[in-house]
Amino acid sequence: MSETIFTKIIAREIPAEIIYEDDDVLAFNDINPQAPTHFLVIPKKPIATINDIQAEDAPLIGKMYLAAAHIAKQQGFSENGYRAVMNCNPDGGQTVYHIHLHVLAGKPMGWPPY
Ligand code: D5M
Repeated sequence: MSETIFTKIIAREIPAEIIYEDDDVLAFNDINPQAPTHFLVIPKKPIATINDIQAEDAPLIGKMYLAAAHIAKQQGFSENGYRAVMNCNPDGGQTVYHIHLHVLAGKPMGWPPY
């Protein structure tokens, strides 16, 4: 898989506001926030899109959600709630081809999201 801006963030080649890290997952604030709180949870393993997730990646995807919920609790918005969403390919609005969970909070979210 080709390198993306997120592999460079993982390698600390470009800066980011990192808010969580463990062996498998990294989370950092989105550079273009769409809500008062907007961060991204990414796997350190580069996976281009949801379509590229393999069966053996299932625990890793679970860890991304666990990290999101952990940070939500830590930052105090678990109870009010939040949106956790992954975009896939152009119609999904994906621009960076390294899967990432958007976590948005701090205001009520609309539905449908378009
Ligand atoms: O979301 C890609 C997201 O990645 C978008 O919300 C901006 C964010 N982004 C892009 N570059 C950076 C850096 N350098 N730091 C933090 N956030 C970044 P998508 O779902 O692919 O459209």
